[in-house]
Amino acid sequence: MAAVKEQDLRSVVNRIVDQVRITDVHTHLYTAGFGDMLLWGVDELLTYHYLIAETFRYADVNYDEFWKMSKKEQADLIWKTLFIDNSPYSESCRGVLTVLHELGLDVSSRDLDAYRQYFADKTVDEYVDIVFEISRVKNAVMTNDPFDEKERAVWEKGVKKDERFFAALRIDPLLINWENVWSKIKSWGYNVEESLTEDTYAEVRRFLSDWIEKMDAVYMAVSLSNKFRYPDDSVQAKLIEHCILPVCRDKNIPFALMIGVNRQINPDLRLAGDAVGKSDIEAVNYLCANYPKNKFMVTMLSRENQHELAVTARKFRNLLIFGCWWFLNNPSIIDEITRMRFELLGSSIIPQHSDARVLDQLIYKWSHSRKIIANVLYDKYKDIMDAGWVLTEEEIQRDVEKLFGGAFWDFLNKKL
Ligand code: HDL
Ligand code: ZN
Repeated sequence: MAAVKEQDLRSVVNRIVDQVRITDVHTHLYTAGFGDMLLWGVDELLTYHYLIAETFRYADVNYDEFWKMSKKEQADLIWKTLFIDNSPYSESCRGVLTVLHELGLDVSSRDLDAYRQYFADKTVDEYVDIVFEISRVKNAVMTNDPFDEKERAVWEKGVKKDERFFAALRIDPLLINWENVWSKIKSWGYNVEESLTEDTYAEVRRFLSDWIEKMDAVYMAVSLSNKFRYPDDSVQAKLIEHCILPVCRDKNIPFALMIGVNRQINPDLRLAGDAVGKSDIEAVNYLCANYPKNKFMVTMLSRENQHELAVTARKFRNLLIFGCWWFLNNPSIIDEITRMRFELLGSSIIPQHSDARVLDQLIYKWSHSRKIIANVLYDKYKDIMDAGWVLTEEEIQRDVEKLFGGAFWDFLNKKL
């Protein structure tokens, strides 16, 4: 391939980033086989917990009244409050508009019932195809929690595979609620007891291994508070040392730590009630340094942790950092973090994940992030071209495929 001319660079980068088929390494989506656990459609978009939190800042409604409403009534209130009575330029509101626009609906009509009719006319299978087609997402990794009664029942019954979806074993209850879940694990046939004996460790490892097999999980994940410390003499740290890390090594899958949630500072908001706190990078440093045979995927929730996390990634090849998570998934911060990461780590990162909870969100979360990442990548290529570097379109294609999935799959296949 010929060298890319400077005057063509921006259009070449934009086209390649726009067209690349993405592996979305962290979502809360499910295959259609999970039934109503897969959320989709405009009422689910409007009642996404991000918009609920924003609605309470304006609406004259108390928490109990709101939670007693039907999904449609909640969506009507959110639509009126955030889209009609106020302009919808917050990122979560803008996202709804991007979805409707990219579906080809008339956003200027503001006709919510007309939008509802579009979804009413679709089956879930049709709509999954539409969203994957428009978003150009190739694969989505789910968040699969064996402690969730509804989800476990689906796995136990057997669920039809959809090649576009992969599973991730999510173990928050094990690590943050051991005193209440050990008896559940026992009831499922694992001979554990509350005290952390060697036998209990062995049975927890068997439980984890069984679920990794059952789900064919590509990684094991946990969301941890901003107060997470490691090493530590807590139950959480002991379960990580004696169960999580050995099983991940044995299965050669990454342990994904999502660190920084300041849980439920406003419980009345339910799922929307979590906030953020600066976390201790020393925990990440220690894990990467002391478990060189383990692979760690890490994302941190606090903007203040991003630079030190990127520096730590420079030190450890068994660490792959990912995404602009949750409260960082906003254009100004995605730009800032991505620029800093490219400058410190080049292509050896996963710049973004969607965290989509509603299927339709794949459309907007990726449409928005593609544009930002393409713009940063253009600037970085321009800088090296100004220094005389000659770049081919093939090389840009190679770099972009790495950023939007290749680095993830290479990391999964890496044997340390
Ligand atoms: O723990 C997580 O995976 C977070 O992403 C939470 O699910 C959070 O509620 C969320 O949806 N963030 O986008
Ligand atoms: Zn998530």
